[in-house]
Amino acid sequence: MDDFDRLVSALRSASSVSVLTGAGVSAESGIATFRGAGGLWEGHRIEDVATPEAFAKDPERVWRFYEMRRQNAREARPNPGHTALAELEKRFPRFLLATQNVDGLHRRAGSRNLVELHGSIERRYCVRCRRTEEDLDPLETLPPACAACGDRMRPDIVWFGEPLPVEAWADAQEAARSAEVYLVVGTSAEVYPAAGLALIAADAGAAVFEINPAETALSPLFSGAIREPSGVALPRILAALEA
Ligand code: BJW
Ligand code: ZN
Repeated sequence: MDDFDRLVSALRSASSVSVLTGAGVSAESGIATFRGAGGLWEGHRIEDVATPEAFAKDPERVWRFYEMRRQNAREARPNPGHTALAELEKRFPRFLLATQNVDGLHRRAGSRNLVELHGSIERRYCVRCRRTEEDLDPLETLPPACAACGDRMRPDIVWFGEPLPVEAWADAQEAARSAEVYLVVGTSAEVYPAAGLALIAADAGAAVFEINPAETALSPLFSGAIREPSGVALPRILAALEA
């Protein structure tokens, strides 16, 4: 049996499944990944732009980065990988998709048992009064000002050095602990604590499979790998389950 058949067989007998996704699942929707080729912004590493310190120093520059990302998200459409994950959740009594992505494409594809670990590019909040706004419309001034108190708003995104949303993180950990099959899809597994979910699942005895054309630092710890783009592999898995 190859890894694909072992994964399908593990899924056939599972009632509890969880998935961790990263930027790779949205690559086939035309959204750039963070690391590797093209993963730079104006010559800077994401680790230098996506921090509270960078925002404090030059909020307009950070917002220019997010305006570009908001435009990408506005124009992007879910791909067959997103759609297959939304279908997959219907097949298991317990299923949680924990995404590191902020582009909203899993929700737009129909995923409902979903937690967003790193926030959402569709939302922003006021740094003073926490008032929230939600849209992808082009912004007139950068940084946008709060309609209530006039202070500046920031993207509702988890930057380096910031804690993950408490409830989303708790749900993702619980799902990793109790999953029989855990899928790690389209992530370099370099950013923690999210990458640690795969380790929690492996420690708890789950069959952990990676779906990624490339190897990652955590690949040696997993039960197996499908080395294909997620937009190909996930529909193939779904079709095998339905056969
Ligand atoms: C395909 C494909 C296809 C291509 N199909 N696959 C040293 C050691 C350990 C940890 C740390 C450390 N120093 C600092 C830390 C902590 C830090 C961290 O992990 N840093 C590491 C980089 C070293 N983490 C944090 O700071 C986190 N917070 C935290 O720890 O808080 C502690 C705390 C507690 C209590 C109080 C206060 C604090 C927060 C991390 C937030 C990360 N946020 C970002 C936001 C970016 C901004 C934005 O989106 O606008 O989230 S960073 C960025 O990386 C983004 C992503 O979600 C995240 C993960 O990236 P991802 O998704 O894996 O993408 P890539 O590009 O890396 O990989 C893509 C993969 O897809 C590749 O493998 C391709 O092969 C594959 N692929 N095409 C399938 N078609
Ligand atoms: Zn305000």
